[in-house]
This record gives sequence, C-alpha cells and structure tokens, in this order.
Amino acid sequence: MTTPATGLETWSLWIGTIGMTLGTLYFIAQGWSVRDAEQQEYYIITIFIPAIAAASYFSMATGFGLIEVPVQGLGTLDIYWARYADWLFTTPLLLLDLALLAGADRNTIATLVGLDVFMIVTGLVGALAREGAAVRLAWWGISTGALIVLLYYLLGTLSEQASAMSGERAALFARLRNLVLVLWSLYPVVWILGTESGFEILPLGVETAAFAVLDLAAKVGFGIVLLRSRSVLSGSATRS
Ligand code: RET
Repeated sequence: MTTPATGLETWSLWIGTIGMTLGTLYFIAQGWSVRDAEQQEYYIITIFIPAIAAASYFSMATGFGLIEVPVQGLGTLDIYWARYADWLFTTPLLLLDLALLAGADRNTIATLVGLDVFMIVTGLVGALAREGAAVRLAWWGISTGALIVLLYYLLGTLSEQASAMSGERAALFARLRNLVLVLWSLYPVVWILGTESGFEILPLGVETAAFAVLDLAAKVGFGIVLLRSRSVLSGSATRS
C-alpha cells in the first residue's frame, strides 16, 4: 500500500497541475497573434514546457506517477518517477530557449542537452536504486557532477556566444541564465534533504511543495520573463 498522501503533498501536486495548466494557456493566448517565424519558435518551445509538466503533475496528483521502491536499509520509499519523465523533456527545451537566445552553435547545444539528459537519467536511477543509501548517494553525486559541468558551460561557452548579440538580447540572456543558475542548483539540494536520499530532513509533503515552487518558477516564471521581451526575440543575426 502506498502511504496516504499528506495534505501538503496533495495540495502541492494539484497547485502544480493548475499552475502549469494556466501557464500553458497563458503562453498559448499570448502567442496566438504572433506571425514572425523566429518568435513563433520560442512560443512553440515555451508552450510545451508547462504543458508537459501539467500532464506530469496530473499523473502525480492522481497517483499514477508514484511508485514504491523497497531500498535496502531504508524501508520502502514513495518515489514520484513522473518528475523525471517531465524533466527529461522540459529541461532540454529550457536549454534550447537559452541556446537560441544566445545564438549558440550546434555543438554547444548538443553538449548542453547531452549533459542535461545524463543528469536527469542518472538522477532517476538514483531515485529508483534499491541497493541502499550509499549507492543512491553515489548516483546523486554523478548527477550533480553533470549539473555542475552544465552550469559551468552556461556561464562560459554559452555566455560568450551570447555576448556577441545585441545589448538587449544579451541582457535578456543574462537574466534568464541567472534564473537558471539559481533555480537549477536548488534541485539537488531538495533531493538530498528530502526523502529520496533517506535523510528525510524534509518530509515528503515539504519536499513536494519545494519541487512545485521550483518547477513553477523554472518553467512558468522563466517563460514569462522570456516571452514578455517578445520584441528581442527576432533577428538572431542582429549582432552588436
Ligand atoms: C536531480 C537528482 C539529483 C541530482 C540532480 C538533480 C537535478 C535536477 C534538476 C532539475 C531541473 C528541473 C527543472 C524543471 C522544470 O522546469 C535529478 C534532482 C543534480 C536540475 C528546471
């Protein structure tokens, strides 16, 4: 039997579902009249991000996205696997938005997406591993290593490429990049303080609420900042 969800856990999952749905509808409404193909590209990417998350949150709120994992020495953990399915698709899309903004080359995009997929998949393996806390923590370390390299790449190579863009565009890139640096860094912290690591400094309800806040900020917040600067989004060739 799955442990009955606490109030905070259920609330967070439904708030996530509603928030992501509203975010999706808002971006669709905003993008409806956009005719410029280059601007449309950002809308398409940015609409799919909360749409995928809304489906993932709905699956978690209704119990499908949850499994029980018996872990040696830790008992049975409730794992929301659907988060990782969401992140597997949405984090590359977020990076793609940033990369387009920076005018990044294909190799840079491939490196970023590769690191990102590696990070999410190794995080998922850590969440599902049954071999005990040490093995789970080792996977966390591997995933966090990938995140550190990814963020280093965002600050280095991608920022360099973005600095060749017009002032307004470079400024928007920097704002979004900083948002990503701060928010993405908090995910492994919530994981390690939460129930997945076995430390359970944060109970599942608090962990679920923390991930919901991070997800809403990293997807809907990110999208609002990006799309409200619509005028900056066309003319990738406008280099300063
Ligand atoms: C995991 C596992 C433990 C180690 C690390 C992780 C990183 C997750 C990140 C997720 C970002 C998600 C976003 C979602 C929605 O917009 C998988 C928790 C490093 C960085 C931005």
